[in-house]
Amino acid sequence: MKKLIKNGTVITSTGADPAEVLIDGETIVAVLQPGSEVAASAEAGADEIIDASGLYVIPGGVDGHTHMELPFGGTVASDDFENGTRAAAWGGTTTIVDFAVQRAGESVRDCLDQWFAKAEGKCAIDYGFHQIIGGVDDQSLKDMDALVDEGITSFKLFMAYPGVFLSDDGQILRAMQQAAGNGALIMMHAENGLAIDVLAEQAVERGETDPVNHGLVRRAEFESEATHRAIQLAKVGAAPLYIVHLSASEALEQVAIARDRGANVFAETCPQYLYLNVEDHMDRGFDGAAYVCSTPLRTKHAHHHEDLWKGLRTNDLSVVATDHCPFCMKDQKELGRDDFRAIPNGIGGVEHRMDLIYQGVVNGEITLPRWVELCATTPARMFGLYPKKGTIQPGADADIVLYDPNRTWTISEENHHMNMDHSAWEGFEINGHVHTVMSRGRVIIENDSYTGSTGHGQYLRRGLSDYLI
Ligand code: DUC
Ligand code: ZN
Ligand code: ZN
Repeated sequence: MKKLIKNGTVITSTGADPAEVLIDGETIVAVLQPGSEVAASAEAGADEIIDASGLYVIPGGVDGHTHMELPFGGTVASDDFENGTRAAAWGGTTTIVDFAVQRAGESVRDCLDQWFAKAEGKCAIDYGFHQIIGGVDDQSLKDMDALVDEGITSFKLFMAYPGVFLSDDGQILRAMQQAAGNGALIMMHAENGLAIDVLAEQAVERGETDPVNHGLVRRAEFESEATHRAIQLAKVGAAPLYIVHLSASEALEQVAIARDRGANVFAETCPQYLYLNVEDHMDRGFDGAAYVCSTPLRTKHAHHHEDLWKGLRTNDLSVVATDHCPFCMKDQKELGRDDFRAIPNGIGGVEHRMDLIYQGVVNGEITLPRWVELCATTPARMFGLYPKKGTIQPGADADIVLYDPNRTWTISEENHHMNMDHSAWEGFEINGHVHTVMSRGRVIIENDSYTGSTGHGQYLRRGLSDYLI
């Protein structure tokens, strides 16, 4: 079955040009110049012509940071792989890399198998896994090597959540040394969890139990200190480092300094850190619980948002992911009604990343190719999926989004597809809209309907990061 997408503007990380895209089965086989002889013969041989007049033709989004069904804080993230990947598709994301979780004392192998079982036969789009190592010991270090051979080529460590996920500096260094040997990428949740817990306990003792205190005690200094420490440890461990969900200007400064010195250090941010803040979103009594996530939203009385957008332009921030980790208010966020420490951490957003970052194009913060690079190409390269994912070129999977830059709409809990009883993005006006989504050549969103199927998504055995040196 051959399909030709014509009359659109193809956007890749390197440019935006009128072009036609020929798909054969699941794969892109040619990108053709409109009006050329080859384009005419491709059209003559095509089984279906897809008219993309007035639309951008972009590679499907790659969200390198999601938590479907994550057990956290006595509950479980409310999107399973079936619903969560369908919501991703609605928003123009055609690949996710989710996190399998291992805690101290558990077998990495068994934990990973649990995540395979959760996802298998459920996903609407293709998916891969990172592995969280919550218990670094001799066995889990050895297991890292075996996982790399199976396509799990990145490992997340935590400097936060003492007693749950936190690794001490010695454990972090050992995991980095292991990664230096097997080519894996170390991903870091960089916040000083021990220091945060002191301030959190003191706040509760003073009776300051509202959600806003989550944002206040998780100080930017704690993120910046941990980011600095992680960078130094990675230098000694000789491993590449990827800082996840960076939110504070001060942490970004640490990344920029390291990169200026030539360190193999990368950082990701998320839409919530580009648009939301403590005062407007968290300081609303218990409703602020919707915005409890870690790293936290930052104060509006500084210039975090401006600095992060700048970082996205300068490449000190090279990826936008969502950290999609949805919890409903009812029965989930409510667990922390009397104590913000018990609110499950997370914001759901897998459906909205492409639209929200496109607003950066509309607002003049980034270019169209940079939008694609941040949301598809670089995450694909970073996590060993390129050029199968993240670009439009012959040989790539036909994961393609037709994006309508002229449609406007408003995000609401009433029109989203994530399993959440609220939206962190309620009322956000969006210029632009996902028109059509293809996953490996199959149309899964068109005419405002989902036409995909449960289990279409395949497991992606990932290679090593393209950014290894
Ligand atoms: N941060 C979150 O907000 N949720 C899950 C884990 C994390 O690190
Ligand atoms: Zn994290
Ligand atoms: Zn996360």
